[in-house]
Amino acid sequence: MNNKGDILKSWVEQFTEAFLEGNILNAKELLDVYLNDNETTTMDVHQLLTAVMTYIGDLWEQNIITVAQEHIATNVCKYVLHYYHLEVSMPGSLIDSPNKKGMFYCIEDEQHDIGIDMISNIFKEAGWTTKLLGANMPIDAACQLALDWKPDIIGISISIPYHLPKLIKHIQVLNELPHQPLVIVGGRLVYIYDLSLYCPASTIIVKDLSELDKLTGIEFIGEVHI
Ligand code: B12
Repeated sequence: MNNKGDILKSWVEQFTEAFLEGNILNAKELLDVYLNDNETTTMDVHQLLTAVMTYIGDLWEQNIITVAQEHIATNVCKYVLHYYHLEVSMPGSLIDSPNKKGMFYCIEDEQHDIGIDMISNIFKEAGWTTKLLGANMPIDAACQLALDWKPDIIGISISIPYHLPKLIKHIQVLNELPHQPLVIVGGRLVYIYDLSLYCPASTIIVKDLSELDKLTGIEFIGEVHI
């Protein structure tokens, strides 16, 4: 083991094994060991877990693991993530509250909600008040909450290419809100397509977690390893 890439690969493999095994306690203990053995930032943890899930997707695509195993791994990942957020990263501990609000969701039919869960919690760590609406959010309901609660930022996640028309609709409707929140978009699709072609200039497309520094108002990034 002689460089950071090899070390990261080894952690990805260990977490993959633990996630596929389906044992939440073992996976939680592995995270404790990882946090103990490494000087990590919150971004390191999120990037590691993202890499693990991407790797699990690759294994599924290559028929090395089954759909059932992928579902088991997803559930363990969610437990580990929530353990990290609730018991390790301590929401709001990094800075005094900036008195800002953010709501975060995936558009209709989009089930990939691990990423938006991470983003909501990164904002929470930065002291923001957040509402995480999760997967499959209907546009009317999202809009009603935005009208009532008036978040400063609305974060939307999209992974699947055929959901793009719905994303465009969401952005159009959110841009008509009277209090003019900042709309930010992220997720697997932003790595595949240039979504700026479909969004008004006021929409921020987030391709890199390091961009969250500017948006949350604090510096999260230590060294980005992935
Ligand atoms: C887990 C998983 C599932 C789970 C999702 C469970 C859940 N609750 O999330 C389940 C089993 C439900 C699922 C279902 C499906 N899946 Co799936 N899934 C995955 C897998 C393995 C991992 C996704 C993941 O969690 N990644 C980790 C997260 C953290 O990454 P992320 O979402 O990109 O988020 C990061 C950034 O993008 C960013 N981010 C995300 N959102 C936002 C938002 C904002 C505002 C910001 C700033 C940043 C940001 O933050 C995160 C931090 O790193 C991927 C493999 C892959 N390569 O991604 C396939 C994958 C995405 N799935 C795929 C497919 C095909 C499907 C299904 C169609 C399968 C089927 N036939 O039913 C369905 C579709 C369901 C639907 N309608 O949405 C394909 C998509 C292919 C494509 N055409 O693009 C993939 C790529 C698998 C593959 N290799 O083929 N899936």
